[in-house]
Amino acid sequence: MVDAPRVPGNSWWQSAVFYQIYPWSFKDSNGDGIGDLQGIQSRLNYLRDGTPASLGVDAVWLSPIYPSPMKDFGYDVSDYCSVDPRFGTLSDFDSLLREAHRRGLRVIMDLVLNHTSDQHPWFIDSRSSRNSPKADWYCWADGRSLFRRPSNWNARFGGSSWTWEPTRRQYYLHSFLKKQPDLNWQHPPVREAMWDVARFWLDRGVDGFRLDAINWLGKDLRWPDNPFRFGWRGYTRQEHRYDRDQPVTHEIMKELRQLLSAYPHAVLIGEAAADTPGGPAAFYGQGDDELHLVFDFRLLKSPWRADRFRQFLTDHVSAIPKGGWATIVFSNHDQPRHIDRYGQDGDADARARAAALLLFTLPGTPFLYYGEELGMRNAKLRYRELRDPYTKRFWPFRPGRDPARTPMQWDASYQAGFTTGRPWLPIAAQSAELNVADEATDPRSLLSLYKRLIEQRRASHALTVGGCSLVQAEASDCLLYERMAQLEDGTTERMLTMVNFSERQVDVTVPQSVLHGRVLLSTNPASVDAGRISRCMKLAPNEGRLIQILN
Ligand code: TEU
Ligand code: CA
Repeated sequence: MVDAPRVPGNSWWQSAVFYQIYPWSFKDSNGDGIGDLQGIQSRLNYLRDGTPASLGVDAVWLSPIYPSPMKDFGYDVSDYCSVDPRFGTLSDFDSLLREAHRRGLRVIMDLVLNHTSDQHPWFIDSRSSRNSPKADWYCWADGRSLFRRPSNWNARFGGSSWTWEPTRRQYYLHSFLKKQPDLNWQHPPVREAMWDVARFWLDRGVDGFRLDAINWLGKDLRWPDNPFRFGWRGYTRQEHRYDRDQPVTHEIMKELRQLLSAYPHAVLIGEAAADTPGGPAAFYGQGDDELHLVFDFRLLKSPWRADRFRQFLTDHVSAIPKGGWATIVFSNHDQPRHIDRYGQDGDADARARAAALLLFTLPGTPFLYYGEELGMRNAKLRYRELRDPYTKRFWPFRPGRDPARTPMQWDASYQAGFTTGRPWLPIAAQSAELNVADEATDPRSLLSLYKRLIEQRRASHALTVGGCSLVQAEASDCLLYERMAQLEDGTTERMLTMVNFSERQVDVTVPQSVLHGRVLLSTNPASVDAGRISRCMKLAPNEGRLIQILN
């Protein structure tokens, strides 16, 4: 296994660059219009082949590939120990894993813990009777009275969280779709069964898990009503005091972390939209007893503003206990692509380039969402083209998730080289310009910038595992921070990032302490890269620069 260079004492996942693959959309190998495992395997060299021609990422996160009725596109699992036939077979998976490892590419799975599909045998058993073997595996409750639900809880994807099951004559809880019944994590056999699932994949050789929606696991089983709060729809119009973010969830995370003592290489990454005072940072526990990495939605939803990024550094990163490590994520399969979130006017490209500099130089492990390295945009879809129930339900008032899930754009050919058939979601309009084949040969493309930044990062202890401090500059629209690491020979490596978040040119007065250095790169293709830095630097609108500080 070839890992990114690292300072002794650090783990591979601290210096690694992760790449999220949405299996439906990466590469179709058999013309049915749906991405699959053989398709992914055929494009591994794009991700990493050991030469600067490839992107050079270190790990892949696969969104769910398990058998599923696909009501939530894989986040409704009906069998945790197999592969959905749309994506291939277990032996395709083994082959993908082997080929990835051969390239020094690690693979993590998406573990959906909070709920299963309503077609999972556990739920089929549980719903059949109050005395069935798995009767207590899900969250069942009586109504408060005839026709009154057990509580006022609302589901994340709309409507009540409770659905009546006539066979059992009780309600079951579902925090997302009603086809996604919530497991009862306060029932020990559920934990045992899920830990067996984790061992199943770890024994096969996977390198860890992205844990879905973890802050939902524990709930108050007395089902008290959630208090009212102002919001735009049912879900946001209540404070989720009792249906999520319960302290018991941390015990569950601790159990999972202990399981990893038999698999010390593996990493746990939590998706926590936590509302608690500690926020997502609480899921690091004491720093060594819960999760290694936790996603933070504040950055994932943040607009293009220097103060928001500054706040991320001061509040979030500093809240992480020693032993934990931040994640840097701008896009994923649930959010509009960040290039559009940052603003859709003419300077979107410049912002995407500056964002790339932030992604690879902020302190934490970067996660790329497939296609962002090409500058893929949210696709403009018509209602009849939508597939995701959440996107449909709030259409057109919310952007939804389908626009960010369209197929990867491999080349300028018909269907962007993704499939020979009809893709499950349409190809986004810009595929003729924004695609791998064309961008790979253009040194000024976003893809080329991503490659350069990943290479730069790989060569630097400061940028991977180094500490970080904000550098004061008078221009409030600009963010300046320094990364530094002590090298084995006793010297200190120092890197300065500066980004202008505004639409105008800004003069940045560089403090004395960072005055000696050289510009390694600018995100502005028109800027002159090389040279020493001066006391007053002019940053073009949305320009970012990476500077090596010489002691
Ligand atoms: O998402 C959990 C989550 O917090 C969602 O509410 C998210 O904010 C939502 O998708 C709206 O953008 C995870 C998965 O990432 C998502 O794809 C699944 O649909 C969900 O869990 C249920 O498994
Ligand atoms: Ca296919």
